[in-house]
Amino acid sequence: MLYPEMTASRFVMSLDGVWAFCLDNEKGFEEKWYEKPLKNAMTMPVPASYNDIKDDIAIRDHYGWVFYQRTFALPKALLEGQRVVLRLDAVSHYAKIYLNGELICEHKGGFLPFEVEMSEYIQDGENLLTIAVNNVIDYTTLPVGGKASMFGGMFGGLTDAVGAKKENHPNFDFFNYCGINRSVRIYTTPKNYIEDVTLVPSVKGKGAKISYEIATKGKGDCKIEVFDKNGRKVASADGAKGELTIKNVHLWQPLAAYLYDVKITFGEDVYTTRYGVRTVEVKGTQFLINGKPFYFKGYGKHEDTFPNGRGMNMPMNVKDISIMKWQGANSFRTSHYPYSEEMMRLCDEEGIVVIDETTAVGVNLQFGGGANFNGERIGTFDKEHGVQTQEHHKEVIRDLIARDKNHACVVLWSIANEPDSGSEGAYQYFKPLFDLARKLDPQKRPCTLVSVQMANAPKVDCSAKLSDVICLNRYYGWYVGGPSLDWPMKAFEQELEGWAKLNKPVVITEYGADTVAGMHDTTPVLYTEEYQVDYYKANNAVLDKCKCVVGEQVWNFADFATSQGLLRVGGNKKGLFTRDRKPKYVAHYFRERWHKIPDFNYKKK
Ligand code: BDP
Repeated sequence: MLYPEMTASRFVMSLDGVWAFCLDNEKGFEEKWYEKPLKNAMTMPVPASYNDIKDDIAIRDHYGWVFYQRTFALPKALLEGQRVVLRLDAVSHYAKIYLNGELICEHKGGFLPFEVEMSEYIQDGENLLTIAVNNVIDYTTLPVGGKASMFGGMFGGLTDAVGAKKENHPNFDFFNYCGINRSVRIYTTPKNYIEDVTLVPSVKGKGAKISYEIATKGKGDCKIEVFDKNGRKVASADGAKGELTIKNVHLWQPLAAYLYDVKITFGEDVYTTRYGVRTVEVKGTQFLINGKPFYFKGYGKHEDTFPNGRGMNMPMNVKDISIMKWQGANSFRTSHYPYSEEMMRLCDEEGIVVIDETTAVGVNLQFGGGANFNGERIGTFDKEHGVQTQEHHKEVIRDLIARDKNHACVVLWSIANEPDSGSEGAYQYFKPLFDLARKLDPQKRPCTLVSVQMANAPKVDCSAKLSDVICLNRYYGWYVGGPSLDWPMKAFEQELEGWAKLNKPVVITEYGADTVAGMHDTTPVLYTEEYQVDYYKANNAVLDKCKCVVGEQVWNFADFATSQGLLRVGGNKKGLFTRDRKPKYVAHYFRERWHKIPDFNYKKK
């Protein structure tokens, strides 16, 4: 799906701003609130999660539907002979869009864009746009919600029995921030228009070829041109499909990005996009970018700030990348959902390498209690009682790849985070999803599944068979063994020896220890900043010894909000930085370490 760009033929209008907002009282649809101005509405910013904006627990912990509303008018001259499209970048988790009282679109899934052509519904003068948003998560949604929360209430069955008010029980460790989390825009195109473009690079010697395919609607001739940074045309071709040749290519490199401007013309329609040329390949235990063995240094992150919640926060995105560079990092994973398109574009610009993850988190009813804390032992992939997410999971993979396929920054697809990948039915659930991703990605990037810590892992985890890169979340010295760091490191080493036998690259995608900023001691006890440093030093010594480990991504970049629960005092505190991006003691340790580790050839053969 194309990002809405303003060009010589396309106009983009933002509907971001302050909207009218109401919580549903279970009468909203019956009383057709979408037909007229909302009564007793409050103000609500878009984009943002609604949870932390008002100082009211009823809003923070709301379960179910909310209504957003605003009016807009469009200049007539703009509409003549044009398609008019409403585009929503992310509405979490389910959206119903009404224009002038009529339902024009519905969408499931809170982290990917969708759009609807609305030319035929638009009126002269004012138009009333209502967006109803539902935040309920269950066994059919991604992320997965359960009957009891992961670190919170353990009494799902009991609350049902006494008829308690309905609430969400996330089967994942981050706050269920909801609302219109990303921008809402209207854009126009000519009636005959460019629908999509796919660009696949290959590099030979000094030159590069980009095979391209332009999808169009209607009639017209296609042309594609590539311009370098100085505006010089370096390649061009005619036709909807073909190959572009760049003689002396400037490669997109980690931390040394180079982007070309690609201009597509189809009849009257013009679309431009920025594009980086680079290659990605897995060879034995190496992860090659542009043919050289790359070492991932970075983080698992979250889109999580105050008071935006999961709402787009561009200043913080730019700040985060500045901090990454300060620290000597080169990469992050979009744990545990696709991040905003603006962030992906920024990573292209800044040369940050991205592991791009779907919304599949919590596909695990057996681990850490999760949805099974209330005593049931439901198999995650039990056909009848387990998760029913596979169809939606396919949709998410399809839409994620459609959105992000051309990004140079994306080097690896993560199909899921910590699913029950060692349990019965896991292989049968995941095999078709890996097949789908491999079929759909025109660049054929490697795929992975981020593995949860389990006994006998390399033998029982279906990731061993399915993943091109083994990604491990490991908490030796925290959930496993801490505060002792001695035997857990031996166990870690032993486990890695098992994975090494597969002859695949291994990236540690999570390791970390909860640390309260400002808590210090002369002896490294749990939760102190001293323990966090010792924890990482011990773990890193293990990683440095193991040749097949080609990356370390800490958990987490910054402290973040979670559901309330007995293990979470004011959220998850595993950040190297506080939630407002102040460094903990450990941030300086990593700064020193990472500036010494080269991006390429860290572990020579
Ligand atoms: C892992 C999850 C991550 C959690 C982390 C933790 O992938 O979402 O936040 O553990 O416990 O299991 O901090």
